[in-house]
Amino acid sequence: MSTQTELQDTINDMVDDHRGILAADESTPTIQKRFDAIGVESTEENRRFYRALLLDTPELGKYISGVIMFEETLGQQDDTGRPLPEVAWAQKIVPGVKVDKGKGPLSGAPGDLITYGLDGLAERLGDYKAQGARFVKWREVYPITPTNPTLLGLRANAEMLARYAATCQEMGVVPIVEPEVLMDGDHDIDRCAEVNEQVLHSVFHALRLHHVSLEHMILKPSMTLPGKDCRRAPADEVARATLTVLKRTVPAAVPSINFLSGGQGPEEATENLNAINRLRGNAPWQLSTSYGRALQQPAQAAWAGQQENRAAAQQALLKRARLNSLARNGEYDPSMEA
Ligand code: 5MM
Repeated sequence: MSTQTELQDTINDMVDDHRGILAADESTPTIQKRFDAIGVESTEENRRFYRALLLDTPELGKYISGVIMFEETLGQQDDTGRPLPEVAWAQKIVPGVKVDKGKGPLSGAPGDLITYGLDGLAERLGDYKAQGARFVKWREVYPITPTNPTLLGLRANAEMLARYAATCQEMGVVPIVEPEVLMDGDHDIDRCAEVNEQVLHSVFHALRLHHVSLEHMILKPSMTLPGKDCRRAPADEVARATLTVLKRTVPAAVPSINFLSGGQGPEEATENLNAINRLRGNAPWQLSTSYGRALQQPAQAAWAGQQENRAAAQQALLKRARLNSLARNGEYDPSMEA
């Protein structure tokens, strides 16, 4: 099969008008934080049990088209010995994996960050493909301060995303490009819009320079929101600001935009997605989820590390996935939470 066909088949299997992506790719320190919050020890077995529970949720494939796993999960099995990528694909959920190696300070740009992991990426991709991954994800993180991101920060992060995406496409693996603009801080929604616009502009400039095929990638951006320490914005304001930024920066060739939740509550993230889809007009892309916390938080709370809560946790995940699927078409209403 040609690389082009491989990429197109994966896009066809992941992008439609009603499903979203589940981000379950928390690195070891992050899953530890999530488990700490529910009083569960982060052992390999507990992580395997929890992630198998998510992927084995009956009917999940009706609402979820792809799952981003952590490297460890890709090699794990369910209780019957089935590899977890196979468990996902049994429901037509395409398995994928996070390939970046975390972030640290960017030299020469105080306050900005840069992500590691390009060295040896092509070789790693070969291994991940052999384990069943058909798409991958890389995240660059942009804190907002009065002086960040700097011009150097914008350029260096965009360059990383573009080099990563080009390498993946050469290997027949669809890249999710994730430039995360953080919600931390007291900036208002206008400042977030300004930064998001600069970020996305620089990312698409770099993607073009590196000959990345826009038709064969998925964008995972932040919504345009006020900082956590600023007053909350109503959903229609978030929707307007988010769509304005996206229309100014994202070419129509990109098939799908799948938002991260970034610290929004589960209901807030669904309401904002719903408002975005109500206001979308003739926007050329699918507008969907790639939520981690906003899809998983209720499931983690329901599970609390107890085997007997497995079904309740699956119901909690399915509920969020179903409500977000309704929000894909602007058909969600908060009264459905009851
Ligand atoms: C921004 O984080 C991504 C989406 O999750 P939220 O919807 O919770 O914001 C998520 O895919 C993230 O990239 C992974 O959880 C990996 O993060 P860490 O910090 O563990 O590398």
